[in-house]
Amino acid sequence: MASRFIVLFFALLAVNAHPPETFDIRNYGGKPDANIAKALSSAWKEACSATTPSTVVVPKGTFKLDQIKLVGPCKAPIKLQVQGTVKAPSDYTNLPNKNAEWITISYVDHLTIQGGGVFDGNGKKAWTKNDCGKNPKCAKLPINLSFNFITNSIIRDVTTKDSKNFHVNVLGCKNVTFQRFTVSAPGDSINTDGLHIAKSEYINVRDCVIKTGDDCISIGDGMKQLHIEKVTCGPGHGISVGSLGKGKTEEDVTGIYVKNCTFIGTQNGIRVKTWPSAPATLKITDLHYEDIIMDNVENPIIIDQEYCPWNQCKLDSPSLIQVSRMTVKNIKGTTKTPVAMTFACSKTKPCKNVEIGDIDLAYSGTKGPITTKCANINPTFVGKQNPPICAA
Ligand SMILES: *[C@@H]1O[C@H](CO)[C@@H](O)[C@H](O)[C@H]1NC(C)=O
Ligand SMILES: *[C@@H]1O[C@H](CO)[C@@H](O)[C@H](O)[C@H]1NC(C)=O
Ligand SMILES: CC(=O)N[C@H]1CO[C@H](CO)[C@@H](O)[C@@H]1O
Repeated sequence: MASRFIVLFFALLAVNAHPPETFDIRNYGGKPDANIAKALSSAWKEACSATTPSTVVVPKGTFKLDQIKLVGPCKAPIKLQVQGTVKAPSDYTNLPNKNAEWITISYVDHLTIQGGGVFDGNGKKAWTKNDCGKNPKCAKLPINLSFNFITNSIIRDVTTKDSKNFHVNVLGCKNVTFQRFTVSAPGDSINTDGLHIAKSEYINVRDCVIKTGDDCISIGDGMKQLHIEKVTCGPGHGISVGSLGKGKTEEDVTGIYVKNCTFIGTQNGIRVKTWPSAPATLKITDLHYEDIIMDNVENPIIIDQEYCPWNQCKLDSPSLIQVSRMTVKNIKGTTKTPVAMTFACSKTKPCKNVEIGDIDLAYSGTKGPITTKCANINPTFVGKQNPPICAA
């Protein structure tokens, strides 16, 4: 009898000793191989309303998640500790809300996502249906992770893989760091941009590995102060500003720093793309690319102000977007195409204040000599340029 009371006593003690700031989805009905949407939502709601820092835990194991919105503001800093794998349904047509993303996190200050876990978008089936590059009326596919209006936050040591669409969409965020964040999808997956970042300020992407089928990082309008450092891209389409120009109200892009990055076998390295015959008149200023290794990259450096894939536009009227204050320094490695660099600037808004220094690129193929293409640009050169750039 007494021993039973002792057991009960210790059981109660164990419950009380449980740190109150941890909200494990298992305590909210979360079970492996079952949909954890309800459990995660309940755990998040309680954690978010706690007045002291809290941690929501998704433990080791594989969990299913059909769709979720985690919304703030929360009363104190909040952590999402993802240790296991959270897997999306393969059939996206059954998502509860067809117009929402897979996981949307909005209006949270002081959020940390960590834990070594995986967000598995399970996109293999969806990619076969994705023709959004060519078809403006394409079926909308959910984005893996959508961060909207998140501030002062860190997302680190987690992986997102095989998204059905963009892996990560960052919108309206301020002071957010992605660190040791991995994106992993096959090179032939469609429209699976690693990170798409727009209308945000002070975003850092550091020590990340991004392997995907579309842009490694794509930068949309309204981006201010983006620092990309020690990021390895490939396969994929490289780090791209744009495409920009189609929306009349697009906002300026300023302060893009890409430093100490490596591109492996990507379709582009660093790229700026703006549409011709398009209404937007925004400015792209302060683009700085430094200490970059190109390993068999198709277009290592490309400013394309005549971006017009699949003949979706007319080339007769130039882009109205001004590119200025750009530096490209210490770029080494190999180009897979003979055109190592393309500066196709706008006729009406030639590129201004461009400084190029210490380029050393070799052509790894056999289709003729290595060249560069220049239009509407008059750069300043520093150090050695190999190949010679914009040679008359
Ligand atoms: C940015 O966010 C980090 C992480 O929450 C925080 O430590 C830092 O103080 C923030 N910086 C500013 C300028 O608010
Ligand atoms: C990046 O910096 C580290 C050390 O700071 C260096 O070892 C590495 O080679 C650099 N990578 C590139 C691509 O410059
Ligand atoms: C909810 C949300 O953020 N949706 C956005 C997802 O990303 C696409 C492409 O950037 C946007 O068009 C959506 O608005």
